[in-house]
Amino acid sequence: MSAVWLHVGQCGNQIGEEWWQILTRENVPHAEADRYPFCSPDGKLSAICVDSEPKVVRKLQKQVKSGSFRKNNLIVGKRGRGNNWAYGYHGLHSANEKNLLERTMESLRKEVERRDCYCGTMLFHSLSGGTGAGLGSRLCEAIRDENSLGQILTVTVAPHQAGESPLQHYNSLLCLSWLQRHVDGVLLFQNDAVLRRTAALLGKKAPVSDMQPQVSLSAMNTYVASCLAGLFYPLKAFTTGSGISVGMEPWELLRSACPMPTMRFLHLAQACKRQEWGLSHHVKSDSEPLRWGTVFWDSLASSVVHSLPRESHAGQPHYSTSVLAVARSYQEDTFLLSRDSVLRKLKQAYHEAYPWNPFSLSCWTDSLNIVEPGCHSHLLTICANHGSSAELLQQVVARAEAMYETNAYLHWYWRYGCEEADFQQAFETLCSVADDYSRLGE
Ligand SMILES: Nc1nc2c(ncn2[C@@H]2O[C@H](COP(=O)(O)OP(=O)(O)O)[C@@H](O)[C@H]2O)c(=O)[nH]1
Ligand SMILES: [Mg+2]
Repeated sequence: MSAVWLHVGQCGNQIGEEWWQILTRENVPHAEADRYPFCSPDGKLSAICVDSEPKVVRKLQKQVKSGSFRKNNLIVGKRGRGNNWAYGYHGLHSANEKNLLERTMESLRKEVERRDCYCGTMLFHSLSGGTGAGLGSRLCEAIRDENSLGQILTVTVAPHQAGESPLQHYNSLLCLSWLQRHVDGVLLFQNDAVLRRTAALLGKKAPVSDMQPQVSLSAMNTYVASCLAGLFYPLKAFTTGSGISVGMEPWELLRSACPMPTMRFLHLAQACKRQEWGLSHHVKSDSEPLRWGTVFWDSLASSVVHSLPRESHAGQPHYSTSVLAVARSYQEDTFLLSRDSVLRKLKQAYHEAYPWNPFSLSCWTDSLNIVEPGCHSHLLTICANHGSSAELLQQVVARAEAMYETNAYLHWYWRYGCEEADFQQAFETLCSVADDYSRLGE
């Protein structure tokens, strides 16, 4: 049931680095058996790292020396893609650079052959650059064509709204529409929201009220990677009788969180608390740790819910089709005690669109918190198919449309092989998805 992990472009590789650091932590109980879904039989990670420029992937080479990445799976080109989706998608027309797509597909084919049971691909990338967005889109299409049975789930980073590059709205538009057409689920992280959440968890405040707090990219990536580990680190519930994980988590997630084929955008949020009291004098009876455990889960649920965008800028409430809560703690049983009250809180905040559906709220639990192993900690990760994604799609369409109408920067896209039809289809696709989400709850 295992996956091939594909990192494309700067953002995809940088987030990948944090993710693999968590996954390959040493001295974690039962980590050996849990590694199966992430490695091929020779012990190397089932990861492929691709970028059009060498800088970021070169850094990973250090880890190749220590034996984690396969050398042939680090694939680099000679020059970047100029933050242009069209350049990333169509590539250079020289023999050398066209290779990037073919080399990646070849590595992927080999990686699939190495696995005894391939279930799908996880792609990490950003929406607004050239390589992760453009080449990432092209790869999704090629993977789907070649292996129509395997699923594709993406970890997709949306840019800061304040604007990093004038082409970001076109790139996001084209990439989002490719994802909608070729993949099964999109774990969407919006950099502004990730920054705010990371700052809140680190206790940082903005220097002036309308400014963003200062948070490093690496702290933001750690948050993204821990959300992913909260979801995908193997759970006992999905392991075989022999105790080996088969890596069902991403595919089970798709089953429970993407029930409608037209709505596949997922929102993630996480909170973690360490139990500071340990076995100190505060503990007066055997039942006290259990009682405290339930208090923790309630406060973690409140923290997650607090960071959730409840309504659109226009004041319309966001609805969700499905919500998955993953609770990890050495005191796994305390979650069962607080389950009802946590779920009630989530139901209310995430605004279930189909309250009649008994499967719209699922829960997974496990006793290992890989994000803080060794500490007495509780980790709650919530993944929801939630209307806030529709708002991002609407913003992207509005901004791209305003530029498109004035022909701004379009020659950069025609130059690398894009056509008007690509834009028209992208506008239509995103508007239709946004409509579907905004009709939830009607
Ligand atoms: N969260 C996060 N965002 C990143 C990172 N690196 C780049 N980005 C975002 O990704 C976008 C630029 O894409 P990038 O991945 O650098 O381009 P590419 O190399 O052409 O795919 C911008 O929106 C950046 O804010 C990162 O390490 N973490
Ligand atoms: Mg780049």
